[in-house]
Amino acid sequence: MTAPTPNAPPPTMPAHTALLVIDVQYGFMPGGGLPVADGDAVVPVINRLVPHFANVVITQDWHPADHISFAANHPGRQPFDTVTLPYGPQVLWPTHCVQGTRDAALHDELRAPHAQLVIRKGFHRDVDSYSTFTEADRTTTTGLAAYLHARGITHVVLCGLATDFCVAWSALDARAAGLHATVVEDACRAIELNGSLAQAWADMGAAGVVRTTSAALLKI
Ligand code: VGL
Ligand code: ZN
Repeated sequence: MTAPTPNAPPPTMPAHTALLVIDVQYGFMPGGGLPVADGDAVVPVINRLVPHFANVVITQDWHPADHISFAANHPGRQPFDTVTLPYGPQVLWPTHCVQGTRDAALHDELRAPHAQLVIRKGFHRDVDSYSTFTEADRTTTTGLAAYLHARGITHVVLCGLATDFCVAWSALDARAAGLHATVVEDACRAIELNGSLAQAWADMGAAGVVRTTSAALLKI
């Protein structure tokens, strides 16, 4: 028998807390389908956070090639135009995170081996989903709130991409689901479209989302 590997240090975050690692995928990295400036800078920060959490959930944006959020599927439209869909306004994005492609894969350097759940969103052709809780029709659930509730998790700490879209919408929906929510600012990067970042922080503040840094969270 080989010697057991040394145990990782025990997590320092309370057991009723989960780290939500949002969309750390090649599609949102420089060179990806919907690149976020400096997106890869979140990876080492998230890797420092992960060992402190007993509960880790990873999300993946996971679109079919004919997804309604892609400008390429709206003849005559350009990326970053806004159109009106049955559920409301929708930004049209460059094609990104198509199911099964490298663009949709998690960053190879993300280290979260004990993550318990990888939840995918945006897979319904006719509905986008920035939030990892509720899709853009504001009705269809991903099941994440029920999962967290069943596991006794009452507080989510969010990090990843992008601050002003999937992180913000997920944090707001966490609050709507009755969870405490904290966003780790330096473990996120933003798309920034027409003031979307300032708006996201204002909305999150109003909803009681706590804004922190990795240093403050880890008391380093
Ligand atoms: C995202 C736009 C479209 C995100 C995903 O992860 O923030 N943004 N799809
Ligand atoms: Zn998307």
